[in-house]
Amino acid sequence: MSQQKFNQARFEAALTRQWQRAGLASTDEMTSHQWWQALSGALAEMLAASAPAKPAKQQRHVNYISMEFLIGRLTGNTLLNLGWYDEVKTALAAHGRDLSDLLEEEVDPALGNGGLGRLAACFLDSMATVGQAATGYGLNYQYGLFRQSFDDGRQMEAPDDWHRESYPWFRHNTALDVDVGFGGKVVKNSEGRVEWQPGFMLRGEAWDLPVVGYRNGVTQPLRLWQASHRQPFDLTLFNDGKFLQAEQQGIDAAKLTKVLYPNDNHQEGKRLRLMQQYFQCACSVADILRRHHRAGRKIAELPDFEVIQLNDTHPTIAIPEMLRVLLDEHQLSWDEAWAITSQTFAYTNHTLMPEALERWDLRLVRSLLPRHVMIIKEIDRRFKKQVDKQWPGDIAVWEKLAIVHDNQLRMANLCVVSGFAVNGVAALHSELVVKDLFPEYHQLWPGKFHNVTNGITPRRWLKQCNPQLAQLIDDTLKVEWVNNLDALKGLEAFADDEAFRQRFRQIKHANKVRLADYIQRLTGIQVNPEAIFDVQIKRLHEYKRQHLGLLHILSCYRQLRDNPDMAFVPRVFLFGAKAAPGYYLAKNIIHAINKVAEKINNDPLIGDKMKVVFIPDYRVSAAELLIPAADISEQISTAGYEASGTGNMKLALNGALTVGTLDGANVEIAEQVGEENIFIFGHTVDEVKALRKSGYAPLKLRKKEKHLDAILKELEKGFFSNGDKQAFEPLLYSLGKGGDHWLALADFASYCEAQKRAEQLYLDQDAWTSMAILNTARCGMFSADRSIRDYQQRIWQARRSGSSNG
Ligand code: 26W
Repeated sequence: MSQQKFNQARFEAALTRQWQRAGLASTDEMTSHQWWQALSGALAEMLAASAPAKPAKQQRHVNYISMEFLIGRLTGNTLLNLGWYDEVKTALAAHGRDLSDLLEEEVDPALGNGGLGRLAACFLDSMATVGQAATGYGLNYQYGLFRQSFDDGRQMEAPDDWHRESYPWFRHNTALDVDVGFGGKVVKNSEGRVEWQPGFMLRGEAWDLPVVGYRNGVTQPLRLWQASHRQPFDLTLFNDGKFLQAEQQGIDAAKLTKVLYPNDNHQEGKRLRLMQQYFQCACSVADILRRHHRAGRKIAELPDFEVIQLNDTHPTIAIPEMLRVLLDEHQLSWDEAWAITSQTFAYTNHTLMPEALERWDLRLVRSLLPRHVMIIKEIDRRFKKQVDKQWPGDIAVWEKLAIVHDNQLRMANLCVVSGFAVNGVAALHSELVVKDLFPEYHQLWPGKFHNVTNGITPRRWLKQCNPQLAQLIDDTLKVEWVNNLDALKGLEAFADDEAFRQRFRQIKHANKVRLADYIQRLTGIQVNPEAIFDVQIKRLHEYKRQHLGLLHILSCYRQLRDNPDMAFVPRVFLFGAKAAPGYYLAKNIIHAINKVAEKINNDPLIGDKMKVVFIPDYRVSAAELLIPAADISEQISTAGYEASGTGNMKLALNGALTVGTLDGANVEIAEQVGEENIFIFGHTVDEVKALRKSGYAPLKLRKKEKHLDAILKELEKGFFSNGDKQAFEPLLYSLGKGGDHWLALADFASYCEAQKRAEQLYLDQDAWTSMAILNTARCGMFSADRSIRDYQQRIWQARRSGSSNG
């Protein structure tokens, strides 16, 4: 397909309809925000009117189900993908409006927590771009991820009302409403068939956002389900005189999709969350089957035309839901229903953290979904036969592999047993999925397990967020690289080209100035763009080790105080991170970083040599400013725990040099850019395991290393907290008596050494810039377009080669 042409007359007409509909007399009355509304509404209207793309023949339609889609602002990105940016800019200029100002009016739709949700958004962009027919299925939360502010350095949370009710990109497709049942009982009907009689029903409304491919005329939906009442109230109850019950059908529907759960890598087991999961799955399965039937296809052909990719285990309940519909509504036999289901679902694992692996209390599940529990038990019963055959009499293995054990429903096990493919998200992670998480399953079905290394969309994460660098690449390569990121290899030849290096450096500098302005406006802190911009941006989690970054800052600060004339390259340490509201230790780390920042930033002895800034309310639009301005990318998780990381890819692509452990996709970044162009440090996965086995003792280590002891003492003594010795107790306990589970102290020396190497290199600006250029040039493989092609080849189009279960 080719690019859709911009039609000026249609645009102006659509724009006029927008402000007229808003009840305004002319464009003169419009505020900037109303202008953004009108612009987006007009574009949405134009897109909705265009003909849908014809999918490639013999291609399975991908249904990407995810509880989270962290899409970020849509208007600028859509314009860029349409290729209409310049025309619209000109058209708006004629109205006396500046497009980039208007784009700043958009509130980020923050319908996700972090990596998992952002990946889903990048994948939608890439599927549309490479021409993979796809629908994204998610939830339309009224409140996205909470807004973060700091009060005396402590994280405060406020609801994120992103005004979904007036978001101009939504199209509510009323023809797609779905009814969803909850609770009730399972009975045998008059024909002797099993039937679920739900206790109450909700309605699912389809709210669509357009996903536009890069200049190829493709638009496909991200369908976000929103809960509402099926009818104003239950008429039967009402007529029976039970007025109150009639209005309370089990739950106030508006509650169901009110808010995104703010947990990342930690399960809570709340009833409402399970209801969200089932609601999303029931709506999506119904929609997929409806599409299949409308196309005039037989039910047994479902796996030939549809694949359902589960983004982690959160939408697992779609599996028994599919079986239920096939068994109870289509009246298929178990074998028929199972054959269809087990050839349709594929599962992506995004974490090995035990506390993130979802388990649900079986009684809770039964109280909401009695029929689904019966079906799950039947899957388990049949699977047990297979396990008994492979490991006769081995109870321990069965206890490990069972889907239901100890009254707990294990979602990952259900996915592995019922799906045709399982994949991890980076080479190292996929290896650990097989070796540490699912070794027995792998023994049963070796062909089921795959790796698909994550990727990022170069549209948003280079062309849109770093327009000057994109222009330089255009001017230099003179080829379209935005949908062919391997073309960046052509930049290697310019790594030592003085003129190119200079332009590359100037662009980084300009991006740093832009960020410095933002920081000044937001926090009042003045940072020097000549300093190294050292960036750690990601969710706050112990395994990601923001506190290791903090220890390095404390170390630099102490050395500078002891020896103010020592050689030191000025550095701005930048953090962006939200902590889950109930994650006490993570919040303490934020507090500690903020208090240390306060002290250092106001120390006249330090001046411009060091600044520490915790950017409040880190989100996609903030990332778009931070990433192009970074010199150093901090990717310092304990090896074996960051499944992939995707910020690492965005930063390297934008010419930041990585200081990182051999974890997640860092391993592949090192392979691509070359070991000499990255700063690797710390214990490897095997060394982490060995160290723990040999009895790691952080307190002993601390005693041995005087400098480390000294900086921890300063935290303990209240030096950064106005004498309050308890302020950082949780953090200090975890690093000491708590056993330093994440080995921050064990990696500290090697981390500081890597930082020293980076600092030394920065003094040689030519050498630094060459390395940065090589990072950009060699990050082609981290395009999400490549990830999607890998999914196509290894999973979506290769269904029958993999599994043999059933
Ligand atoms: C049920 C609570 C919960 C919530 C979110 C458990 C697990 C999650 C996510 C799976 C956590 C997550 O976002 N994982 C991240 O996924 C990214 C995309 O694959 C990876 O790049 C990150 O390394 C991984 O931490």
